[in-house]
Amino acid sequence: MVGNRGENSFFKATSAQPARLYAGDYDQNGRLDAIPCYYFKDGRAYPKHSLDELANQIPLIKKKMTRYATYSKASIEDIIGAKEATASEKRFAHTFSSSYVENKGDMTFRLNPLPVEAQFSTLQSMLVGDFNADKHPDVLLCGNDHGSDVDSGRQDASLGLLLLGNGRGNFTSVPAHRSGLYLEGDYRRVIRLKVVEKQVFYFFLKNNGRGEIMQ
Ligand SMILES: [Ca+2]
Ligand SMILES: [Ca+2]
Repeated sequence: MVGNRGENSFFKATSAQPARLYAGDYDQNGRLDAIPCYYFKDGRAYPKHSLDELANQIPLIKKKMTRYATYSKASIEDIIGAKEATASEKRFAHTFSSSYVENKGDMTFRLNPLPVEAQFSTLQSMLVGDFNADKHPDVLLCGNDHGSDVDSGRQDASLGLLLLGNGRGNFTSVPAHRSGLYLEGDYRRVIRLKVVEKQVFYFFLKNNGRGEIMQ
């Protein structure tokens, strides 16, 4: 099981159109500047941030991009220069889906995205266990991220989730009214607490707040 950012944000990524991060010291002030880019509907990649936001980080950009209309059509190469773009440190994200990784047994792996309910927000922690006692492993998830910048907004759509496994790599979401999970907030960790024999509690830890204990 691998946690990811989820699919509920404007950052989109596929193998053919990966989200990219360009990094370099574009204004030569000794500090690295990062420019995240992703593909828009027209099939081209553009920086995620507005001209004002980018110029806040790299004031030099304002000299090159004097009009918003020009910036709205500008690629990363147009903005920082083709040479600088080539010389930049680059990182690519091909998927933001939290997924189940299947070991095919011949040194190959298949990435299977988890159900849509698991993609509502950033996944922070997972706990595998057989929660419905059918001998197939299930998984308890929690997440969110309230630390994003104002423009991106909080990742806060997860209420926690129980996924029931069928033992063959398929997982089904249990609705909140059945699982009892209603974890509103910036959750970071789920742990199992065994108090006495056969009495198990699940402790959900929250960033900057009171956690939640469930049985
Ligand atoms: Ca810099
Ligand atoms: Ca089970």
